[in-house]
Parts: sequence; C-alpha cells; structure tokens
Amino acid sequence: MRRRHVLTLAAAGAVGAGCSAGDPPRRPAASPAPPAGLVFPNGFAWGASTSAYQVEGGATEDGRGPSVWDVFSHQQGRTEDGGTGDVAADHYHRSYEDLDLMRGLGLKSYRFSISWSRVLPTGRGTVNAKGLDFYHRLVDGLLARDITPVATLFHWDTPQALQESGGWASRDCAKWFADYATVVCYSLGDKVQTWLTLNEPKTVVEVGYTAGIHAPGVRDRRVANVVGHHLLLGHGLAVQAFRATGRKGRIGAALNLSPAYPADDSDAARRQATIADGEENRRWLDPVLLGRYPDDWLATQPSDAPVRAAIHDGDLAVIGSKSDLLGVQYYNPTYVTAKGGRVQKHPTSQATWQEIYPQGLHDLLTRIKRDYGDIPLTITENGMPSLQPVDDQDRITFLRDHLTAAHQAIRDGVRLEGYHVWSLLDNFEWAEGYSQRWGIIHVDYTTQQRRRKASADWYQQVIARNGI
Ligand code: GCO
Repeated sequence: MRRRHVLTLAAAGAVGAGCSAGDPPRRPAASPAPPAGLVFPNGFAWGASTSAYQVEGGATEDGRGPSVWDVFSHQQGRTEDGGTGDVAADHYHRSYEDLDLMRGLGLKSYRFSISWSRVLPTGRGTVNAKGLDFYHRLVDGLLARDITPVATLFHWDTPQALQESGGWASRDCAKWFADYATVVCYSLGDKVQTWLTLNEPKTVVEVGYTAGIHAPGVRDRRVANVVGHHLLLGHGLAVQAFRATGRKGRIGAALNLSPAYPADDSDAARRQATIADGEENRRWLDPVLLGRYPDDWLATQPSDAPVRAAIHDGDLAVIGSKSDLLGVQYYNPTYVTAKGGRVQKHPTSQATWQEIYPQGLHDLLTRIKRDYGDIPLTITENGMPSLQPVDDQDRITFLRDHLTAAHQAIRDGVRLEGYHVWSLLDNFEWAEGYSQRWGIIHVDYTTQQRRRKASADWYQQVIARNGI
C-alpha cells in the first residue's frame, strides 16, 4: 500500500539504452542551517491544499455521481482498514467552518479540487447545478475572506461512467475532460483566476495503472503509458478550452517532481540518474513546457509499451499549449545506483516512501528555471504525515526546512510565487485510508471536530511575518 514505493519500483524498472539529457543531475549539497529571519517577496501566496475526494464526503449527495475512487475504495482490501471517502472530513457540509479556519490562519491562497462527477454526474452531458453551486459557495466564501481560490480540475477522481467507457485509456477521455473544463472554467471563471489542469499524472500512471494500488486498480504497463499520453493531451485540450471561454486568468499543470541524484560517484550511477530523471521529471515537464517528449525517455520505453502509437500528429503542439504557471509538488528526492536501483539516504516520515531532503526542493526549483525558463512557479504541495496528533513539532521542522530551501531558490532568481502546504486538514490518504495524518488541522473522524495543530499556529506566524 505504500504508493511512492511503487513509483520508485516502477521507475527503477524503466531502464534501457540511450540517454542524451543535458547536464547530469548534480550531487546533493549539504542542507543549509536555517538562517534567522528569512523574508519572502511581497504578495507571496501562503496557502494550503486539499482535494475533493480526500476531504469532501457527501459522496451521494445533491446528485453527485460516483468516481473511480468511490468504486475502488469500496472494494475489499483496496484501502487500509477499508477506509472510503464517503464522509472523509465532511467538508461538503462544513465548508463554512473550514473557511473560517483558513481565515484564522491568515491564508492568502487555497488550493482545492473540483469533483468532476459532482458537476457532471456521468462525466459529460447534463450539468448538476447543485454540484456546481457547492463550488460557487466555496469560492464566494474564499473571496469574502480575501483568500485566492486555486482550483484543480482533476485530482484523480475520474467519473465512473467514463471509466466504463474506457476512461483515460480511451483517447476520447481527453476530449471529455476538455468539455468538463469548459463548463467549470466558464461558470467559475469570473471568480477563479488560477486553474490547475491535472494533479500528478505520474501517480495515476504508475500507481493507478501500473501497480494497481490506486483507482482504477489496473496493472498493465502498456495501458499505463497510453493513459499517460491521454492525460497530457487532456491537459493541453483543457488549456485550450479555458482560453476559449474568454475568461481571464492563468492555467497550468500540477506535477509531482523528484530530483534524481546518482547514489555514488560512478559514471554508471550518473547515467542511471539521468534515465530516472527522464521518468520522474522530463517525461512530464518536456511535453507540457516544451511541446516534446524527451528522446532518451522515448528510447527507454519497452517495446511492449506502445506510447508512440498513442501519439497522433499535432498532439505535442496541443500538450505544449502555453501554460501560464506550473504547480510543483515536492515530497522526496530519488537516488539511483549504478544498476538503476533506488536507495534512500535520508530519514523518512511515517510514509516510508518519503525520504526527507529539503535541499532537493531548492535543486528542483533552480533546475526548472535553468532548463525550462522563467515560468511562474507555485508549490502546490509539500508536507508530511505526523504521528503527533496535535503537537506536531516534526512537521514544523519539516516545513521550516523546506521553506528555507524555497527561500534560497527565490534568492537564486527562481520566480516562486507561492507555497501550499499539504494539507489543510487531516484527510483520506488514498490506499492508506485514514492511517496517515497530513493536515495542519486535526480532524476527529468520530465527531468531525477540527483542532489546530502546533504547525497551524506556527504557520499562522509565518504568514503574518511573511517569512520564517
Ligand atoms: C499526491 C496528492 C495528495 C496526497 C499527498 C500525500 O500528491 O499524491 O496530490 O492527494 O494526499 O501527496 O501523499
């Protein structure tokens, strides 16, 4: 059930010939000691993130249709202790309380996702006005509290009806996604000015379609690679759909990225790190920001993974439609051995896939600037689960160290506009059910009572000071 272990294994398998990437990944530098008094740029978007299925609950309410995660989480043995998102943090009914908690923190920005099947119960066709109204109320509540809404269109909850018509394995899904984007961006677009298309397509491909431990539970590398291309195509078509609505604002993808380092000084480890970098990062960044797949990544795809056949003429131009910003999600680095295996060099969190290495965030941000130019960046996710229910000092240390690294990147010229901690609330952590608590606000799942953790108090101070 440890999903990024799976990411690690999946990528480690993807080795092969040919690697012509630019500079080899650098060896990590020592973590800097946190200097006192780091001030962030004026207007820095201090934020927090959630996603629909992880917090909303209200799974069958007001006409919401099922998504792949409703079906999957109800299947025996799919999630820790059989957890589902039926109720989750009950945010659907408690959004006003949660909005007030956000205001109490002084949040400048809130990143949430829209449940596709709440708005379009079967994924396409008739709009469910009550579902859309929920997001109007949420956004109105944010604006009334001076919090900027950042809306993600797809955080893994493909409508089940579309899954039954092929889901992302079908090329049509990219078009269905763009049609949904049109509805939502047009309807909310006079209030929401920052949009994210996909959340972590890599995780969908590697955990949902290769390892099968996330919805829809498919274990087929061939299908997974095609799904990856269709997700990217969906991103590009959604960018175009957003522009066609004529609404003002900015749009981009939210990618989970992981700096890849050689585990030792050998040339072989360096070469393997470049291959891993292709899988972890360039496979997603290049199409979205440069309109092409990396040649070395394509060359390493096994002959039975027909990604090339899925690429039609013109697709890369669509996928590379100009993005206005990039959401960066950072949780861990990747260390690669001479044989292409993965090793860990730093302590992990309760999520044992999560090796804690703050300097990796600096390396990642500066590398994006170096290789992809000055696109505005916002950290759309960063955080850790803590075993301390409320006095989560370990999370404070984690956040402080990562913000220090982010600040260093800004000093090095990176255009970083914001930071969103994952997560605002404890919530449904996918296959891990409710066994990991990632929130800065504690949720008692019996009473649904919210309680600020020490990290929430600390973050409030950071926001008030605009620095650490
Ligand atoms: C992701 C998702 C979140 C997770 C978080 C912690 O990045 O996987 O966007 O939904 O809950 O990352 O694992």
